[in-house]
Amino acid sequence: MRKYHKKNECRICSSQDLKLILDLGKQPLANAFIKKENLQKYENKFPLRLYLCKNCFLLQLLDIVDKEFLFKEYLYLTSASKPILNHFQKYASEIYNEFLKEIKKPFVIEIGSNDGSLLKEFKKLGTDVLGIEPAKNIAKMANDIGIPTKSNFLNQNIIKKNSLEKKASIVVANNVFGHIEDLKEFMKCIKLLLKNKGIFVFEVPYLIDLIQKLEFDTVYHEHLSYFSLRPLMKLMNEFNLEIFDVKKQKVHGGTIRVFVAEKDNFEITKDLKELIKYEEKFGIYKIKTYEKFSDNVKQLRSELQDKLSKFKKEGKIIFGYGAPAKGNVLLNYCKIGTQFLDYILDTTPLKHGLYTPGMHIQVRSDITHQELSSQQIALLLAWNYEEEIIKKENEFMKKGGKFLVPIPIPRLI
Ligand code: DWN
Repeated sequence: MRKYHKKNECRICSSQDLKLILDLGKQPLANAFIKKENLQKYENKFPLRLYLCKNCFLLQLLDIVDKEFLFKEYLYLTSASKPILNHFQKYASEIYNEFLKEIKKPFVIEIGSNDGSLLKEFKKLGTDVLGIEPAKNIAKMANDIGIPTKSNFLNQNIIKKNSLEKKASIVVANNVFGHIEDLKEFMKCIKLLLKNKGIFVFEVPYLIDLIQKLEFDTVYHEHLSYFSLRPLMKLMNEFNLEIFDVKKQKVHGGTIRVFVAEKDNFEITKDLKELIKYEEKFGIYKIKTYEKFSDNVKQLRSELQDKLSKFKKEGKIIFGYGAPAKGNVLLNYCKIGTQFLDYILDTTPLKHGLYTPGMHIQVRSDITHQELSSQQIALLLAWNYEEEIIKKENEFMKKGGKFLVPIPIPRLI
């Protein structure tokens, strides 16, 4: 099976005027955790390089790992992170109250619906739901809890085969739009699914947060595009669609929830107009912003390595806290392995007993962590849940345990 190919043009505007911004080296797939018996086997690694289109300013990967290879057996579960479950509960009620409560039996379709956590909330509100989830192992989990889920990548055939044309009042796609290689085909499918006055709502990590908070570890092969508003608006315009609203969110290090519909169906909101202005002021459409980002990431890497070496010399016991996909990008880019971390704790049963891709650090259940002591430092790889995790681990901190938060500047709390 072909696993990788290199593009030479922008995914949105097809320009070939692309500037390399950051090279994170050849890296294994961020979610490709390894069974112990396979540790000696060959491990696929692919170039991980961030490019900026100097025409439409889409920040993107051009080294494309085949989606079948990426998502055939997936280990990320929405339900493994309580903060995301809370976020989705609020998300469903906000969308329902704003757009669905006057519609009799509205139909909500989610693309990349994972284990059905969000659709479960829409179903509780009385809507009909359908999930489309390519990872077979995870689609089964959604079906097992009564969320009808097709285990497929979204394409026009599956829409026609299931007579889904023009049926959905809402199509949602969360942390999916950035994963899509052929955005134009994807938007054709969205247009097919939406009924008249239907709305496409999607959440994606926000480029300004990535740049401002040096979230370089959120760059991995699953995430092909990193969005600001201008390239998104250009894409929607091609399909006679427009963004009419945008809402900033705190999850996953900072995301935007984008609302799209046929042109002139909904009034353009103040929030959208203000964020467009803020992007210009921030300099997100200036190349020097990205050059500075790249320099700051390299500086962060050496600071983090120095801190870990210092703690190790002081005899501290250091372990990883959370085994997120982004954590593997950070560990591989900063060459942080078992010379620093004894193990990594995580709440995801699917990851327990496995080893991290590249650095081969064992992942253990978070409830088995040894008697934590004042001699211990937890490298917070799941930094996007800092607030919740600090609250949850107050016993550890009372005993003098510390967390090392790696970004935007490595700091001990
Ligand atoms: O786009 C994607 C993002 C949204 O989710 C996917 N490509 C894959 C995934 O990325 P991630 O793995 O970086 O997501 P999380 O949600 O930041 O992963 C957090 C990890 O930390 C999970 O494995 C669960 C774990 N965790 C934990 O061990 N203790 C989480 C919490 C809240 C905890 O208290």
